[in-house]
Amino acid sequence: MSISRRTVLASGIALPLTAPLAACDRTSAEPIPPNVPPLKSVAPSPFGTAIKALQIDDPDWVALARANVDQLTPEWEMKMEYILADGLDRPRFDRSDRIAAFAKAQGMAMHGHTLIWYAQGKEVFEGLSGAAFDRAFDGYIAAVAGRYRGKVRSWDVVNEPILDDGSALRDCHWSARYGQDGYILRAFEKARIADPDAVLFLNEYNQESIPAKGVQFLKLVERLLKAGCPLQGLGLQSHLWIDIPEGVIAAYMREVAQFGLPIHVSELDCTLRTENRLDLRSQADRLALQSDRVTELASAFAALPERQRFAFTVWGLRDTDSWYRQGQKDDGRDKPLAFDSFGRPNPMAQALVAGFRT
Ligand code: 9MR
Repeated sequence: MSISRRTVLASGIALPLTAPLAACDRTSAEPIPPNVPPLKSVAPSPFGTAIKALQIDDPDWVALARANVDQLTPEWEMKMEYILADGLDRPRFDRSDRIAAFAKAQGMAMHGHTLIWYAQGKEVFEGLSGAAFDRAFDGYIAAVAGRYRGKVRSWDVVNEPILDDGSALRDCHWSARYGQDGYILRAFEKARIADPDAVLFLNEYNQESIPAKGVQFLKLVERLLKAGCPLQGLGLQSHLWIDIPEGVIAAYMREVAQFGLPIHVSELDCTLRTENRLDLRSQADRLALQSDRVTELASAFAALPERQRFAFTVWGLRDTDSWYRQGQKDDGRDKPLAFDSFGRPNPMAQALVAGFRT
């Protein structure tokens, strides 16, 4: 798959272009999986999902979550875009507090996402002079990670530092002040102070699917560890697509595991869309390819030593919960998640079970 032909969507993640898919939610041509066991009962680690605060008010979502997951990652309401929407002096914690309270009430663990991200905070920070910038940067991490100390088991301290083609680290408002490695080091140091108990992760997408990006990630981790960074876990987002060549994901998992650090499959979904506008493959063919890649990922994760299996998180439960199915991005047809819009298992659910059991 050629990286240059990919579309970069508003979130910053590189995605394949949209090609026509066959029909809507579930068609007669689609395989219907048999009942699958609760995913948390077969996963070889905590099994998580992304959550938006409003989903707490949706009894169907809550029932599906209670049955299948034992960990939650706030999908966007624990990010700067929400917390600092009213400015640095008026942080908003209402929604992340609500999610944390829900997690506690349900006996679920929580993963914090995310403290420092190239895609966020620019407007708030760009007017600040040097010392004020430092105070705001350090203060943000202290306030957010400090508030959830004892409530989260882990944090994505830095999100997505590497360019899509893997050629280098990104330049951003954080690196402009502290350097490309420097802002990452500083963020981890501040997070360590704010929450000495949380496991601190570096989180990145396409490292498991695009070899050049994987290499850049491995080099970065090596440099950070050599520099004494309190980096303790590696987050493989795993936003997959159906044309990732067979074996690439499993090979990368074996490679990245060599650091001996805990691994979090942190944002799994697998779009059926492809970049080829003339792609005439059927929905059933696409779902079969999706199952292959998801089984490969789940199986590679299950093969890790137990101490390295930190958690396995899907980026939403039902297809209609997915960021692929929101607003202008929604083609009404994609099935990137493990359950359909009615909460019935998709082939992906079966693929996860098969992978976890190998
Ligand atoms: O799924 C998330 C979407 O609801 C948000 O609008 C968006 C911006 O905050 O972020 C999406 O989640 C991203 C995650 O935080 C980082 N990796 C890529 C995810 C999909 O874009």
